[in-house]
Amino acid sequence: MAQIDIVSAGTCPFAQRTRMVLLEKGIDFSLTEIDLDAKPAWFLEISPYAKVPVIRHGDAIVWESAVINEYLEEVFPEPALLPRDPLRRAQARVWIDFANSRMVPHVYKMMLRQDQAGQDLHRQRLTEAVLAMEQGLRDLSDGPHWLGKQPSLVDFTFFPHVQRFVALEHYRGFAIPAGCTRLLRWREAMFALPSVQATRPPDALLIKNWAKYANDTGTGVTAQEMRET
Ligand SMILES: N[C@@H](CCC(=O)N[C@@H](CS)C(=O)NCC(=O)O)C(=O)O
Repeated sequence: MAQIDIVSAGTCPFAQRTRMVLLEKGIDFSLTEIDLDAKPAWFLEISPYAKVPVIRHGDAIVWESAVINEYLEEVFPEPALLPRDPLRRAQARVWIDFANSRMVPHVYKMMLRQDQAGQDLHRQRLTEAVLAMEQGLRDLSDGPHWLGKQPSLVDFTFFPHVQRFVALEHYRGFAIPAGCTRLLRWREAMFALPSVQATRPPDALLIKNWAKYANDTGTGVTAQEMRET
């Protein structure tokens, strides 16, 4: 039996974060896929927010991708995906928080909003986030990754959502500004990683799966929460 079981669903970007970390650390894991439109009872018992990913590690159950990734970092410390220096570690956590609180919500909201004013508001907020990411990369490392030559939890937190810009471009005409050269170089470096290649859904599938956000027909918890906040 594998050491860790990760419960995931299709092209979930949050589960992709954790799947990449499991691969980077060479952890023996199994993947259990569920249908988010027909969540099994056993899943609802172990997932308090009714979301994937969730991991099962022996009797331990952990949810929320950023928390899971830190758990994996502590239990399987090698190769390290967070810096040892406390200040660098804090900076890494600031950017992980930035991804979750200041970038990702605008990706969903720009898609879900059907009115022009709403789309423009979140386009503006996401553009500000992307420009801050460009500056963060320039300030923190010579590249190609967020904290230097090796990828870290910061990179694996941002990447799946940046990859889903392909759907934003398709449905809303949003793309990373050409002047964000560091961010574009970072994205290329990420695409080259084996853990990304192994978990990367095809662009056409991402575009298909994001139609429910683009036409606001998603009935899941994520769509509901993103509409309400
Ligand atoms: N903050 C959560 C977000 C997870 C999330 O939103 N997962 C989506 C799939 S990508 C989900 O399971 N949604 C449940 C639903 O829509 O019913 C994390 O980082 O793990």
